[in-house]
Amino acid sequence: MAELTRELNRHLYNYHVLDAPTIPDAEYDRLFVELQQLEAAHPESMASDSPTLRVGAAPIPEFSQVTHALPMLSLNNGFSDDDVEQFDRRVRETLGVQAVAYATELKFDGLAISLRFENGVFVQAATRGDGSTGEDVTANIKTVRAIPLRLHGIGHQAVPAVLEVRGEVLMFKADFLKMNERLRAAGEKEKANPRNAAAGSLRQLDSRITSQRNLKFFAYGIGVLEGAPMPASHAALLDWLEQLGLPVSKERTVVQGAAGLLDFYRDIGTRRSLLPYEIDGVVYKVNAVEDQQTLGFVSRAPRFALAHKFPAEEALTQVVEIDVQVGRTGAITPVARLQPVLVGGVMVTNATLHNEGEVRRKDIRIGDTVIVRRAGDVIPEVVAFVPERRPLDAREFVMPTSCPVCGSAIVRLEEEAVARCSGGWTHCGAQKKGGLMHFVSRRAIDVEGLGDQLIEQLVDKNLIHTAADLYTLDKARLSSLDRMAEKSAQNVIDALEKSKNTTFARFIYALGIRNVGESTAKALAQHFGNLDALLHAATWENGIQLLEVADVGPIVARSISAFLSDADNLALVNTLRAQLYFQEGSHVMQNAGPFAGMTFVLTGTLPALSRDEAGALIEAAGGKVASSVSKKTTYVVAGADAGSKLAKAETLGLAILDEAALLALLAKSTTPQETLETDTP
Ligand code: 5U1
Repeated sequence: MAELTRELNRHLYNYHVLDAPTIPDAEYDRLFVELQQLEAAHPESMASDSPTLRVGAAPIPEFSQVTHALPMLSLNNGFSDDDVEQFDRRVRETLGVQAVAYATELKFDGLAISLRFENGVFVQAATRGDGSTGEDVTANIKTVRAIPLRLHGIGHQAVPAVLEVRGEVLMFKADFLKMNERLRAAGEKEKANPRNAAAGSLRQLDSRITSQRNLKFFAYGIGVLEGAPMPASHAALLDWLEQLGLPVSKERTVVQGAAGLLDFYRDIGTRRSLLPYEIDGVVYKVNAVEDQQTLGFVSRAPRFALAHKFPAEEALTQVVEIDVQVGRTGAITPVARLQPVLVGGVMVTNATLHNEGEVRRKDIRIGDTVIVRRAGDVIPEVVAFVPERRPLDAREFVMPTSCPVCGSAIVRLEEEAVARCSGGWTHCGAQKKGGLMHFVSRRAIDVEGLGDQLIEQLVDKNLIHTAADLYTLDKARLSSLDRMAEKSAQNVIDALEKSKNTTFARFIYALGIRNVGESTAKALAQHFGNLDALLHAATWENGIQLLEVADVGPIVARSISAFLSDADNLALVNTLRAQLYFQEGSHVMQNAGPFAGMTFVLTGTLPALSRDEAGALIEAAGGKVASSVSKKTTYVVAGADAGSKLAKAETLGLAILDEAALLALLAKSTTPQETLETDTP
């Protein structure tokens, strides 16, 4: 078995990494079946790097989260020769040298991933996520045959105790075309580009599907390294990774100065279309690791590296119509409906015109032939019209005065470029749907399986109006929707239930307050710690306290203040806070601890603790403190002079604690297991 494992792994490496197959496929398959049979008879002797693990494993219910030991950084972007020269100048000035050697690489258009090897054995793979926390895709990555399950030994050199390899998972162009052919034949929706195809393949809960997708990988850096010396240069690091059996692109060099960087950029630019995979630029890194350390980082990107992006791809097509779209904050965006056209391999039928001013400035008219541009993941945009192709009957765009969805007036504030529907989410279906789609999205409250089409149906059928209504949905109502079997309905209910455990930062972000993105939401959560403090700051003196938060300027403060002062929004926030469990003390916490899932109501005067102190103890143990008593209340903690809340608790037959009983419960719940066991018969 060990011999077969070694031999098959060698063939996999020759085929997938070196691109130089050494045996016919049929012979490989024969050896593979032989190993499978031996493993079935002697499972205890199966190797941790057996190639039979590459076929995938049984589906998992969800991806768990992985906190990166070292954050996964992003790169600063440059777009012009000037940007590159400036980058080189800054590097030289900081290092105080005349000339710098750079390692140059490709900027792969795939998904960043971190692979962890312990004592040479692959143990975990995680997606980039937000850079600090990603998803555990270990089972899926095992199916990527180009990634070794065990690092190769190099002579007498020690294998590192821990090595985190950073790189990009991607799908080659040929495999992407084959995959779309299959999807087309099956009548399913095709993937827009290889990057989306790779992302979709990697995020399969059933890794057997990933196994069929022939994903590839290129390493370009490392995270944690223990038990082996760090090579002195980036080029040496890549050579080392290659020797360890990892795929590293051959398209890499070391060059001198800005001139060398620009030569590399131009060389790759001319050969870009000939590469078997997509790239969106090249990457430059200061070669000497010591210099990299001197240069350090700004925000989440290293000062020693630059991604030099290729220009966006463009194509000519005709504007058939100009409509407007209503966004979740009511923003009205003119959208050009286009004669379908391929831009950089993606079929484009709509392109944004951003706002009315932009349509006038660019003088885009219906009937015009226009240049359409697409850059990476960005929504395609109309760059300009072609004057000599303007037909005599080209029509000017007229901004509607009322919202095409709800009929409310469209207004444009003087200081804003964007016109907005004045209906708000309570009146305008488009805003309602947009807000709900944002609320359930992965980076917000994260309700898996509740997609856009489902939200559309739920709103159109008047089954929900607010995010809070989502948590009142039952299986019967969900099953009444189109294409919703009972099992899928149950999955949605389960996902909703799971989403209740969230963080304060996610909650703020999920509200969809204009100008409040993820990082502002995190900053607010960290600064205020709990919802009451945030609400107080937002509604006191026009939100002046909000300006104390890093990153919050007057515009953002005004958005937050306006949102949280609105009666409908406030009612929604208060309903949601009663439905969700988020520990408010910090922005990173999950709801955990012995009191997780329990709701407490405090009433009356406790002998020793203030209400705030008691509340903090409960929340620190993962419990939730609510202001009113209901059937959902787990415990009412009553002190002297408790009034109507205590009476209601007694009527409902709820458990009532005094301060001593609360403290006893806390002590019991947080006592280590061994001590508890001695108490248990
Ligand atoms: N080739 C290459 N791509 N890429 C992407 N190198 C590289 N380095 C990166 C990223 C995000 O980050 C470094 C900070 C390791």
